[in-house]
Amino acid sequence: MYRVQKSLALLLSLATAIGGSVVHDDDSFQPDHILRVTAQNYTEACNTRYSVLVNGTSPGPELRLKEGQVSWIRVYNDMKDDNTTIHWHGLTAFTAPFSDGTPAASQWPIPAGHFFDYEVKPEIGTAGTYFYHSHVGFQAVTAKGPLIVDSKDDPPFHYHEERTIILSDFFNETDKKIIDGLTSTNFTWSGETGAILVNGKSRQATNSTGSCQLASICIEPGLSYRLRFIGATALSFVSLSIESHDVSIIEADGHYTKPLNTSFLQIGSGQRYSVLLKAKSEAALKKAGKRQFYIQITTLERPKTLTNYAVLHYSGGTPADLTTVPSSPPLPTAKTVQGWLDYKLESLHPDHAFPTLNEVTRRIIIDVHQNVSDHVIWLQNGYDWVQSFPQSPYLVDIYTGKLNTDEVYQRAISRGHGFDNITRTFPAQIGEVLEIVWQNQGTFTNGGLDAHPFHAHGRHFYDIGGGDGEYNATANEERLKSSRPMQRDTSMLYRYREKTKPLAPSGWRAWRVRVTDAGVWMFHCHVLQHMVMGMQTVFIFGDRNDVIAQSDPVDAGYLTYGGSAYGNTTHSPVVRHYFG
Ligand SMILES: *[C@@H]1O[C@H](CO)[C@@H](O)[C@H](O)[C@H]1NC(C)=O
Ligand SMILES: *[C@@H]1O[C@H](CO)[C@@H](O)[C@H](O)[C@H]1NC(C)=O
Ligand SMILES: *[C@@H]1O[C@H](CO)[C@@H](O)[C@H](O)[C@H]1NC(C)=O
Ligand SMILES: *[C@@H]1O[C@H](CO)[C@@H](O)[C@H](O)[C@H]1NC(C)=O
Ligand SMILES: *[C@@H]1O[C@H](CO)[C@@H](O)[C@H](O)[C@H]1NC(C)=O
Ligand SMILES: *[C@@H]1O[C@H](CO)[C@@H](O)[C@H](O)[C@H]1NC(C)=O
Ligand SMILES: *[C@@H]1O[C@H](CO)[C@@H](O)[C@H](O)[C@H]1NC(C)=O
Ligand SMILES: *[C@@H]1O[C@H](CO)[C@@H](O)[C@H](O)[C@H]1NC(C)=O
Ligand SMILES: *[C@@H]1O[C@H](CO)[C@@H](O)[C@H](O)[C@H]1NC(C)=O
Ligand SMILES: *[C@@H]1O[C@H](CO)[C@@H](O)[C@H](O)[C@H]1NC(C)=O
Ligand SMILES: *[C@@H]1O[C@H](CO)[C@@H](O)[C@H](O)[C@H]1NC(C)=O
Ligand SMILES: [Cu+2]
Repeated sequence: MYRVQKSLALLLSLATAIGGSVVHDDDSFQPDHILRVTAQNYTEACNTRYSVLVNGTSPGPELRLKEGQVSWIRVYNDMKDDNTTIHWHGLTAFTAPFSDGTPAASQWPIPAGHFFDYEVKPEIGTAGTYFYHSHVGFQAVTAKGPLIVDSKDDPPFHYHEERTIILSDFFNETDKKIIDGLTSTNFTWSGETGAILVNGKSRQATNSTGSCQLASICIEPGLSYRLRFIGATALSFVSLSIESHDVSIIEADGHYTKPLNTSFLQIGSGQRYSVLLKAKSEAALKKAGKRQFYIQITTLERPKTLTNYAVLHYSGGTPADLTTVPSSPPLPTAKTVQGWLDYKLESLHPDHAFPTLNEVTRRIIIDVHQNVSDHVIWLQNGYDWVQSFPQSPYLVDIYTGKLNTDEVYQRAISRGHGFDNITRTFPAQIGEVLEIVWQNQGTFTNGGLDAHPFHAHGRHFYDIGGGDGEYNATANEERLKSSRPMQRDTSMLYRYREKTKPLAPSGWRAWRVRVTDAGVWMFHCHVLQHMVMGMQTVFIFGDRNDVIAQSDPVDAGYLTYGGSAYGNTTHSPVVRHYFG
């Protein structure tokens, strides 16, 4: 009797906890934020190109969310003939079903002329620096903007003010031309980045007459600042330093760290860091004889090094000079520091959830290399993944029953790699603890190697380090004894040389992940070119029951392309308010 009542009560509580409420987001519904995506000719770095933009600019406006609070973000696709989605980079596990913003994985893309209401709820303890960006094609080269999660309470570090510094790349060809070239049998590279943009601005040494300017970060003498750096580049892995200013790292990918002093940052696409900067006093500025200091940004691991600048300017004196580009770098040219911060950076507060080796239930090795057959592709365990591979989004297929998660899991386990080569997914059960190793290998043709910033959607992983050669779990466990791995959502698979033998293991990056959040989560290299060329994979966390446990009849509107969960000028969307 007691048992029956208890299970009934449990069922009832589950029903209210998971369903959320069905709401018609009509005229009376006020989203907390609105983003409008357009495609238009847009000028940056003295060049005009046809670009996908958020709210008419690149970067788009800064979004500020509060930890623990539900926010509704309405995204309008105002383009004429292209799909879009917006992904909340770093926030992913904390969004409602269908709100992760990945086409072909978690949702149907938003058709032209339609809009979609995203529901996000940053968990308590995740205040920090993020960004949002399109996840369709090459759109994220321009369609993105900063996303800051503010603390409910005072942040654990004192500073007077903060500044956001978002880095992006300029490519002069259109998204379409770049994608066509990368996926063509007549492979054509996108070209190298034409400029590193800082808050959308850049000026090259060759622009002696152009009107484009260097970005200026304006500060006041004597104050302390939190600088939030966002690596929103398409391709570039950069080293960044500020003339005559050292900084102290206090946050990485949304997690506060023990302060770590440094004279430079190394930022890959998808990574974020906050640093504290103590501004010089008036007296120190007088002594230095200037109020303007260059921020020097150098690309790493590319055939040709590009060095670009922005300006850190102290208010109160002459206006900043934003048109003089140094003819030679004021700071030494940066070189890659392999394994920068690995085994060193620590969470500010001890993180007791770090999974030990004993807790690991499965180790998944993902071999990555480039292959050239009729065209050039990047493979994970022998398979590429591109947006056009699935016929419908996996999450939708799980809801409709078209995708049988049990079969996928059986196949993946029996093949040995943990990888199901039919759906091209890595399935995992809730409660598993995965050790995931990205193993770099020489290209199939000539043994060439690249550096890759690997990013995971879903709950953040514990970064357990990286190194040269082939992963050795025993040796790494030794190294972990004297370090406390941090949670990250993007970390760098380095290359330790330009070339090795074809398919020879050469460099690895390892993560531990607790499988907690049912859903479909992309794990991929964050270099947009590499994504287009197949360097993406999909993890399915939980089985159909776990996913369906979050279901509700209203979800029908989410299950077809342009379904009723997607609004347009004549139709207000039928939306489930997941968090109630
Ligand atoms: C984006 O633009 C729309 C109007 O075009 C405006 O309502 C909205 O507030 C803007 N969003 C942000 C985050 O500034
Ligand atoms: C963008 O500029 C190109 C080249 O000048 C031009 O051909 C095209 O019509 C423009 N597109 C729009 C939408 O204005
Ligand atoms: C938009 O997405 C739908 C559904 O995935 C797809 O069928 C269509 O081809 C896409 N349109 C474009 C222009 O890519
Ligand atoms: C882009 O830059 C390359 C190299 O400078 C040049 O050859 C090409 O014509 C440019 N393309 C456009 C569309 O400006
Ligand atoms: C391959 O592409 C290049 C430009 O990327 C072009 O010059 C060349 O004509 C193309 N070759 C073929 C066979 O289409
Ligand atoms: C500015 O420099 C870039 C890169 O060198 C070049 O492509 C562009 O044409 C220049 N623009 C002007 C107006 O000088
Ligand atoms: C880090 O830098 C701060 C500010 O310059 C300084 O007060 C502190 O002593 C430094 N810490 C270490 C460990 O060097
Ligand atoms: C890799 O390249 C080889 C040689 O061109 C080709 O035989 C093989 O099919 C390719 N594999 C994939 C998955 O494309
Ligand atoms: C999947 O892998 C098995 C071997 O493990 C192979 O026999 C089969 O052809 C592969 N299927 C696909 C679709 O690649
Ligand atoms: C892995 O590392 C351990 C400890 O450093 C070492 O004893 C062992 O030989 C290594 N294994 C391989 C295959 O290199
Ligand atoms: C707007 O959405 C409704 C409901 O999904 C659909 O019937 C209608 O055709 C759509 N209108 C346009 C212009 O797409
Ligand atoms: Cu890559």
